[in-house]
Amino acid sequence: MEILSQIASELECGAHEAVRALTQSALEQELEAGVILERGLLAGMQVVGDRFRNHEVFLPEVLLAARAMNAGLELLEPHLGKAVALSRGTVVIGTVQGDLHDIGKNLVGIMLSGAGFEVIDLGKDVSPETFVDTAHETGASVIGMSALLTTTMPGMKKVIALLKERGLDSSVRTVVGGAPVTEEFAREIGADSYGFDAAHAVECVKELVG
Ligand code: B1M
Repeated sequence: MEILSQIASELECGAHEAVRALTQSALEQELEAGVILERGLLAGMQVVGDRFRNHEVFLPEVLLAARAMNAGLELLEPHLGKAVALSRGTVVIGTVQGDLHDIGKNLVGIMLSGAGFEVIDLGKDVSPETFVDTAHETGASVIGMSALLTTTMPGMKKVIALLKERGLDSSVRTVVGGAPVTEEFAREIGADSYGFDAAHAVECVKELVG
C-alpha cells in the first residue's frame, strides 16, 4: 500500500513530522495498527539498520530515524492490542545496563499493557539491583529484559543471578528478548522464557503467570 511505503521512506529520512502525519492518515484510512507498524515503521527501521551496518549512514541518521519511529508509535499505541479491564498481574520491564536501545522494549510494554498487564517500565540502562528491587517491592511476578547489543546481553545473566541470590527466582520469573538474543542464550543463562518479538513476549508472560 502506497501510504505504508511512504511511512517507511520518511522514517528512513528521519522526518518525524511526516511520519506522524502519515501514520495519522493511515489510521484514518482504517488500516490496522499492526500492519502500519510492521509494513511502515519497522520496514523503514530495518533499512536504516542495514545502512548503518554497511556504514552508509551514521549515528545521527539512526537517532533521527528512532525519533521518527517513536512519533509514529505514540499514535499507534492506543490501537495496538485490545485493552483488557482486568489486570492479569504486574510485569517489570527495562533495557539492561549499558544499553540505550528502547524501541523494542517500548513495544513489548505497549503490547503487555494492551493484554491487561500492569507494566512498570524502568526505561533503559537499568542495573540488576533496580530490576530486582523493583520487582520485589511491587510484587511483580515477571521481569522482562531487553538487550540490543552483544556486549550488554550478559547483564541479563546478572539479573537472574541476583534473583537467585536473594531467593526470589521462584516467585519472580524472567523473559528475555532483543535482536541478538536467542533461545539458546536464554536457556544458557537460566531465563524462564525467550520472546522473539513483542507479541511473542506477551505469550511468554501469559504462560509464566499461567
Ligand atoms: Co544501535 N545498534 N547502537 N542505536 N541500533 C544496533 C542494535 C546494531 C545491530 C546496528 C548495526 O550494527 N547494524 C548494532 C549492534 C551490534 C551488536 O551488538 N552486535 C548497534 C550499535 C553498534 C550501536 C552503538 C554501539 C553505535 C555506536 O555508538 N558506535 C550505540 C550503542 C549505544 C548504547 O546502547 N550504549 C548505538 C546507538 C543507537 C541509537 C541510540 C542511535 C539508536 C537507539 C535509539 C533508541 O532505541 N531510542 C540505535 C538504533 C535505532 C539501532 C537500530 C538501527 C534499530 C534498533 C531498533 O530500534 N529496532 C539497530 C539495528 C537493527 O536492529 N536493525 C541498532 C526496531 C525494534 C522494534 O526492534 O529492538 O530488535 P528490536 O525489538 C524487537 C525484537 O528484538 C523483540 O521485539 C521487537 C519486535 O517486536 N524484543 C523483545 C526486543 N526486546 C524484547 C524483550 C522481550 C521480548 C522481545 O522480552 C522482554
